[in-house]
Amino acid sequence: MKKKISALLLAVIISLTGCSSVGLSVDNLMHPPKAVGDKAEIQSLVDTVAGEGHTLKYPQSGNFRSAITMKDIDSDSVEEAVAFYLPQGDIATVHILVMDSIDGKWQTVGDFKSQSTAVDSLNFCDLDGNGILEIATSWKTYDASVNQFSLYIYEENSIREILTEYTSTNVLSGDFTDEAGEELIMLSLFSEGKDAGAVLLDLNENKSELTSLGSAPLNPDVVSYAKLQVGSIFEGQTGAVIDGCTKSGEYNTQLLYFNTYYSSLERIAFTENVPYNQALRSYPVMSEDINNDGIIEVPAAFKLNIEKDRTDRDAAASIYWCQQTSSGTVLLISHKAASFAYGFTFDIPEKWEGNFTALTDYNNNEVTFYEWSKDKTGDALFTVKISDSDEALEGYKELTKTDSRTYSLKIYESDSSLILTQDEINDYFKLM
Ligand SMILES: [Ca+2]
Ligand SMILES: [Ca+2]
Ligand SMILES: [Ca+2]
Ligand SMILES: [Ca+2]
Repeated sequence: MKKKISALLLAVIISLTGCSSVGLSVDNLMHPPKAVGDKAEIQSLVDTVAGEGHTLKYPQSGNFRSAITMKDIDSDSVEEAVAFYLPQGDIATVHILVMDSIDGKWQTVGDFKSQSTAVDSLNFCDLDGNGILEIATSWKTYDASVNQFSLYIYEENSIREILTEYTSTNVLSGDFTDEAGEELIMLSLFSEGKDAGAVLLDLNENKSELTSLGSAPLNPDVVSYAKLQVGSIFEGQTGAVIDGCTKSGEYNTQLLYFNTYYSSLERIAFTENVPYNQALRSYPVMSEDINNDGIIEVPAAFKLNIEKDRTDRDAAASIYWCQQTSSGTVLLISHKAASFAYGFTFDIPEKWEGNFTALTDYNNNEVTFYEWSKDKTGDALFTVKISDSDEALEGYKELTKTDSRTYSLKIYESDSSLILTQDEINDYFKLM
């Protein structure tokens, strides 16, 4: 039994070490959809346009990973089709092919040749706010963290191409200015010949080119993006939340938003030397809306206290979930202890602040919460034991269960003021 858990634990630890990044290639997992009805007609149109010996190409990152993507671009409740193909030939480059069903017949509305042999990502955004989506495409270059960007605008049954000089590692879209349609934020990792940075782009008034509304430097230590989000970063402010992974395998968070007063792209980097304002962390915990108030919180995670020379136990983690405010200060939303090894968190009650720790015993699959005072563990308060048996172990009470694990609880006899009831522990305990 112990062995099985250890294997499980090992798998967890392996998957947690090192950075996983967004945008890994899944080319070999993808197959075109089976052709039925419209799909058969689209497939046959692609075959005709792309010619003999062509190959379909799949965007390697982002939300749209099919060679042929169906999307209602012009908001008439009927989907259009966007395909990527590589024609046969020695110096062939990938084409983007846009098709629409006009008068009941699938037709080409645009076919453009890129300068690339691979597609990084496909996206749809409404930059001019006219209800018709623009097609945003990132093309791979020889440098893995640099993609070339082009935009395609659908107008009166044809597509117009806007080529740009802009390159990026990832592109995000959203209404960052709180008016007049969406904008794009281009994020670039540090690479040879390019500094880490972000630029906010908008389509100009006569829809002929992308213009910059502002730029900001980003942390050059970030080597991959672990999680990218667009959402509310404080009351009334949309921004980009960038969880990054550093070369040394740590995680950090940067926020980007457009400051309308100064007309500038601002970055918040959480690098103050205080717990609530220090997002650099060794744990793979990413920003999220932890309290469901619509605003994304940023985690600051640390190891809990343990005696300096102690090696038979490992301290669990402490996570401060923080929210940015419009005044520039940081608000503590919640404080949790967390066991990444066993996949649970525990809300820290106020009376525990500064007085507790939680230590993991990997041999016995236990996490025990203790009083902590004068740099030492004091009374044991309770133990959470994780087993693969179907019910709580003898002397323990069941806390919760998953398909493969049972979390059992033992509360110790103690005079400590930190002692909690089983109901309180049940309330504070949550699976990740
Ligand atoms: Ca349509
Ligand atoms: Ca539009
Ligand atoms: Ca806008
Ligand atoms: Ca929130």
